[in-house]
Amino acid sequence: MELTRKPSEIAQLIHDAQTIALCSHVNPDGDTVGSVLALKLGLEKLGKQVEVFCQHKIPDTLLMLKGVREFRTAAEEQFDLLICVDISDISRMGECAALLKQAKRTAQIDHHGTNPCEMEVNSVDAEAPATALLIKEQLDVLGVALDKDIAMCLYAAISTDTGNFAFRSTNAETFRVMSELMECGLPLDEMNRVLFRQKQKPHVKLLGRALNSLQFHAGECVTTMQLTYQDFLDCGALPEHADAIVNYGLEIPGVRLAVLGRENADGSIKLALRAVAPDRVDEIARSFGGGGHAQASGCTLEGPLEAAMARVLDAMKRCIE
Ligand SMILES: [Mn+2]
Repeated sequence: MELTRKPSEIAQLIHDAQTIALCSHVNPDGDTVGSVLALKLGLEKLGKQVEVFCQHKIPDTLLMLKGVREFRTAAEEQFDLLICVDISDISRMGECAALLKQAKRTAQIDHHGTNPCEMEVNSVDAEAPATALLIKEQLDVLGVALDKDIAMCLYAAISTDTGNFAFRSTNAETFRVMSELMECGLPLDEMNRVLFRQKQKPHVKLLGRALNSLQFHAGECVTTMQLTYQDFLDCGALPEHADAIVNYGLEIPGVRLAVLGRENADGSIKLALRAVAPDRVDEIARSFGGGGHAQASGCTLEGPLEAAMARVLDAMKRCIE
């Protein structure tokens, strides 16, 4: 298995193809969607007939990108070439994996180090902070000039996959490409507002409820927040609107562990756990039948809410002793 960029081999496949399918991964994010659309717009400039695929709905924050409404979940037709984009392995294609049988040739462009490189041509570089940077290089090799629409797609991809240029993976190449995007007239302020600052009303209302419930424990090293099912009803909120609220409890200086408990419609309690490294919460989550990453995990307990919170707080206190 070889992890390396192969833009000229991919360019050759593209030149030999007329109909091209591009595929994004399931639960699409900014990188997979922005990368697919930037490549689509570029290939159309070369006169190719391009179709884009993704099993799931595209997030609302990306609806400003050109071509975003053209995503399909399946195809009847055959393609000369399929290019998978930002897809770490075939399972991440979801139901779109059917495309593998509908394409004469297959290729992929990706930046996940765990990629098993199962396509005919694999242009994979785990050092790239976003797949979009590989797409930018691919467009250069194809001789496609950037324009504002392509720049917007690349920016949405790069900014989201680098945590808005904050992750360790962000490198000099990232900013060299950003400077080219700016020269294309990238509407930076407007896109930044939609991608990173705009919040849905139910989320903000729910955040208010959660912050009101914030409590400190264990010498202010642990925080808890909780939301009842009634809070969700009052705020017109869905479970997804509670995503990331737990981080408010963690971002206070001195806090090592944080938990947000929320009551589901069936009375069970979903817990989101967070830790600042080197502390970890995955073992706590696992002890309650859940799982996740060392510093971000989750689990579901039986209600009522107060009892579940008491159980998890007990485990968190023991963890930092
Ligand atoms: Mn990515």
